[in-house]
Amino acid sequence: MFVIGERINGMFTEVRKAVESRDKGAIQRLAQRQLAAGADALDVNVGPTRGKAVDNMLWLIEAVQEVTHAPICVDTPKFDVMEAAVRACRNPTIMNSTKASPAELDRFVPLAVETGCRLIALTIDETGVPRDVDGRVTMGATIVTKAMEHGLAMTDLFIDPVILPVNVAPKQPAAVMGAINQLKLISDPAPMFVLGLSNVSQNCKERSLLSRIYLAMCIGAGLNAAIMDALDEELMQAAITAEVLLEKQLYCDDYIAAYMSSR
Ligand code: THG
Repeated sequence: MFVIGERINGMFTEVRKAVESRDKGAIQRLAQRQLAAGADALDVNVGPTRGKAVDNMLWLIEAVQEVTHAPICVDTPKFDVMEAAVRACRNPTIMNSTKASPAELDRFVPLAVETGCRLIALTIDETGVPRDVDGRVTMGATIVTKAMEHGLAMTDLFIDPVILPVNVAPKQPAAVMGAINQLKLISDPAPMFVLGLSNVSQNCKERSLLSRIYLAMCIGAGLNAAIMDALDEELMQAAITAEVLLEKQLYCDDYIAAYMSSR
């Protein structure tokens, strides 16, 4: 499981304040805590911060790069912010994200190829998030076709079938798993699959429990990566355990300790 730590996001008050007051130490501590907890990469999103999005994003990236060589997942829908950010990144970079509209893919995919970045593509287009499995599979096929057309390797492409909160969209968790299953079957080689896991439990009461169980279910369906709360220890343990049970990690009695000490 490729764990992308979600916490450097202006959606969190502490991060928004740190960005607005240029408190580099607060961001760097968040980066280091997530990496120590087992994150493989760090999502970076300016969220609803005051000031220019490009300036805030470049400042955040620089703060993170000063303390780690870990991959940075640049989280913005805006092409101009994305382009400035990927050109400023020295760490390995994941572009997060493009939508599945052909016109968007025709800008984001060539940028990923030119700069050697990995790319997350959402199954969202001008009509919004698909309601069912079929809509996601159709958009997934568009994404794969465009990636091949522009020469992006499937190992560098992550499809995000977009999970919504279960309390307002109860059919979606199963539809997302169905889409991962089908898209894995119809593409050879298959791209990778990623989710913004915490969306599933937003504004729900049993947040941690919902996210944890859903992550294990999605790993069973073939999920390769998640933007998730690496600081939630039980969530990390669920991910490692699911991988042991799918023989993606070797079993030993102390598999959690072994996994964490290999980081
Ligand atoms: N797919 C991709 N990228 C994404 C998402 C996705 N990036 C953003 C988001 N979705 C994933 N990251 C988060 C980060 C935080 C929360 C949810 C998803 C979250 N935040 C608290 C909340 O809203 O309740 C903030 C609480 C606070 O203010 O402290 O839940 O789907 N590719």
